[in-house]
Amino acid sequence: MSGVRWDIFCKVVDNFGDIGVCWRLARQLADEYDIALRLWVDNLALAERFAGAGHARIELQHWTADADFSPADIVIETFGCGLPEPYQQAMLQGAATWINVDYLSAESWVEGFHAQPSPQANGLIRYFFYPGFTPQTGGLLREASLPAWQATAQWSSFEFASPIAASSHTLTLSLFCYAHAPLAALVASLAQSLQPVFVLVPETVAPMLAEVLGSSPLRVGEQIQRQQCTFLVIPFLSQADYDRLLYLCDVNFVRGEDSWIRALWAGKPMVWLPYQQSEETHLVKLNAFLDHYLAQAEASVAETVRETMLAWARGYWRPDLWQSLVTALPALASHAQAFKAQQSQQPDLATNLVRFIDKIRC
Ligand code: TRH
Repeated sequence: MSGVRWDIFCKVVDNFGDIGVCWRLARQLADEYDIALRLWVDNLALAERFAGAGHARIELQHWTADADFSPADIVIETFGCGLPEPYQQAMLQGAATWINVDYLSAESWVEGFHAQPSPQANGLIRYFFYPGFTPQTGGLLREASLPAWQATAQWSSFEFASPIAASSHTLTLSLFCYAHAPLAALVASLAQSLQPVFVLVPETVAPMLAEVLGSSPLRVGEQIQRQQCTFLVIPFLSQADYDRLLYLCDVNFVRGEDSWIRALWAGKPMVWLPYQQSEETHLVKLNAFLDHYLAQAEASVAETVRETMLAWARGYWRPDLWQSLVTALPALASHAQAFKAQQSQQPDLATNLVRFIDKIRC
């Protein structure tokens, strides 16, 4: 696809997932398909935080009303953020391809909408592209380098990891959740854990933990002990480092969209908290995912995973749930590995996107 110009549009609704997914997609297209692209983001400061040192083939652009848009050949709208009207008018003068890469869901209706054209009133055609877990969807973001970097991941790459390396008999847990999670109940069950547990708390979650512990604001690097549980506040990591952390931990509590999929690729037991939506739509999404994730699971694994994820999402975490998770950990870990291996057989989202565009443009 060399010589073809790409634009990706990203509107930051809240939290980090919009830009997290867009930056990950842009990186993979640039790294694996030699594509040079512009990433238009309304919240440029957040985008620059994710971009870190940047990428030679990704041009970060500030999406403002008066931006000078000269349309690309391939235009990727994300999460239904829309395209600026002047940009659409300019697209009409050329032969640009417009794809909307939408939110991920395991719900079955996605397959009926994926890859469908949607003619617009102004004459342009917008194509739906839905990520998903089946071959009838756009697949999941997964970079080709995943097995290689996982093979070399180690705790020593993290400055904060020395206490972890020293306590080999301790379970490690990463805790990335929303404010509505039943965190007080989880903390109480972790403190009573039969096996010592080390909880890595991203700084964005630290205020929620401080409130639960009744402590003063928690700083990065601070360690707090509650009986069997040691909490360590860690900095907001680069995406690559956070991916490595998920891969190295024994259990991952994740949320939203991007960390959810990264925890699946980590192949470790996970507890996913979907982004809260009205009319409990997020529970519909969670149940659809559980049906898919547990389709091949042993009955005992399915029961434990379903019970813990629904309790966490519904806010009814019971003291015994952590211990039942620890007791089942070996079986949960082998299921997570099996699901990762099975899901890895499917083409990844970037590959499907490039193939789809080639097909509709030829
Ligand atoms: O931050 P989120 O809650 O983002 C949400 C969801 O994407 C949700 O689906 C969407 O509707 C809403 O945004 C608008 O969770 P998510 O999706 O896991 O995104 C977090 C990103 O932050 C992800 O790319 C991982 C990254 N991350 C880091 O890079 N470093 C870190 O230290 C942590 C904790 C996360």
